[in-house]
Amino acid sequence: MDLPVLNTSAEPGGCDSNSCGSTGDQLSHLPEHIRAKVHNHPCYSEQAHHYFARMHVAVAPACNIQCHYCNRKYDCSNESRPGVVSEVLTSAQAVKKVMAVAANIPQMTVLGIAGPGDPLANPERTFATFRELSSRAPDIKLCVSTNGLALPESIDELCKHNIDHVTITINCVDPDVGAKIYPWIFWNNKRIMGREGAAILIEQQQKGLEMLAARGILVKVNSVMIPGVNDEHLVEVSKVVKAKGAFLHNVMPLIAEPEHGTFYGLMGQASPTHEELQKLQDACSGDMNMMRHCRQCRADAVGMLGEDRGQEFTLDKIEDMEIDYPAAMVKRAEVHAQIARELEIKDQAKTAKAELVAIQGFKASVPDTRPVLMAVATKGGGVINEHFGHAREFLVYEASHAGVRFISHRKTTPYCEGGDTCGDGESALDVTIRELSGCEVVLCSKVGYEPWGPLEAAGIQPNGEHAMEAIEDAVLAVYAEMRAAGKLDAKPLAQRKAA
Ligand code: CLF
Ligand code: SF4
Repeated sequence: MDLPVLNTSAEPGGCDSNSCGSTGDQLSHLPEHIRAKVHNHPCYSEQAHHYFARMHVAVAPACNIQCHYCNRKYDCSNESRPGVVSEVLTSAQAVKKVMAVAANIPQMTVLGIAGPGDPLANPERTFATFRELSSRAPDIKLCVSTNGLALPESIDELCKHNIDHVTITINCVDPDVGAKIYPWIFWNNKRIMGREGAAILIEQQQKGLEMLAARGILVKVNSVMIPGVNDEHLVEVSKVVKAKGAFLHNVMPLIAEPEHGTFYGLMGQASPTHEELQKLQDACSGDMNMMRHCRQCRADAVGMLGEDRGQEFTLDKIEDMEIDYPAAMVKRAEVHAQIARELEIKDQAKTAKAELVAIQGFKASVPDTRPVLMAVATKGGGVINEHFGHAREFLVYEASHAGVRFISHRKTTPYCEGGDTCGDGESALDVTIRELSGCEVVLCSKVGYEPWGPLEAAGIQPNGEHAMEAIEDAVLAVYAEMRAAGKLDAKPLAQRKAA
């Protein structure tokens, strides 16, 4: 028997607490002008991130503040975190790169400027890039991510270039908390330290948010969760930014390793666990639409959110590329129309299923069984289409008597590429099993014989029976099987072992 798929509504003024919190699967309840802005933006719509790609151009090297979690000097091409890039571009080079990527990755719908410093602390390069692209590639959405210090003075210029998505990183609304995150800001040609600097930054962020909302620009707020510093405070931040008109809140885990050379990395500041992050996101979601699919991209990332194809588009490589943009525009339009048809068919199927569920009064008859986390290997398209051993990340869904919701992603080293051991002696399979903690099932297009036993021993049931099926349908089907087999009466194996 099928279980219902949740209505992942994201009405302004209230988020279904069971939804993924992003604009999710069904955008139909949103006003047409908002739907047009988010339906193909992979960050603003959870559904869109299965189908559409984004790219960043690193044209903004300078920053006007210092965060304790940032060191822009460190680069590793395998490293995915904000502030990290391999090469800084001029605006002319950036435009060339965007045209090359748009011609080669027709799913790329959004160009973001997100660093490696602060885009609005580098206004000439940032706005020259936006100006050129808005005339040469009008089908690409323009997006910017800022710490907010220079936001109020930049809003007229942002509006001139049709930028209708702005992200502000807001980690606090209390200067005492801010003083623990920001050692200084650079303001009116002076370095202002500690609490005083944090207070100015907060004021500018809040003012910028209100000004953007008043102009009808969609604002996403990113917050870095720093345990013991702002974790409890972020619930209050979520309430405040929602009241001021933010569309979406993205609470991201702190990344702090000693080798990054950041203040937090060197002082041993802890990052949150998967469970702590989910708990905070759930606590915030009562007041706010939450984004849970962020990949904490590099400032030069290219491709779908879970991948980075930046190395295919380095300056020397794009120099040799022949780019016929008019032909590429035709190809892009065809690919986007194909995706739109596919999504329409999926939406119709979901609506039909929801109607059937309503007619049968099914929901009321479902017993109140415990929720189950399931990991899914996918290459995109909203289906289970990745081999266990090739997966670089797993998406985690929660199935319960109320339906299914997207929870998070977990990064890992592909088991088939990992060799015998990596890092400190852990095998790639050990790392994957550790990353999948809390999950009871892993759904993939195929699972080899070798990892089967260790996965089962860790309480994670491998499952290759739903290859090429829609993710939510497969998760719900497995949940129904588990219920029928009486597996939801017992606690998960990991919990039984711990007891
Ligand atoms: Fe880039 Fe940011 Fe625009 Fe997206 S990323 S500027 S809104 S196009 Fe997206 Fe990357 Fe998370 Fe940013 S997954 S880090 S939220
Ligand atoms: Fe680094 Fe961004 Fe903070 Fe500037 S605002 S210090 S670039 S993380």
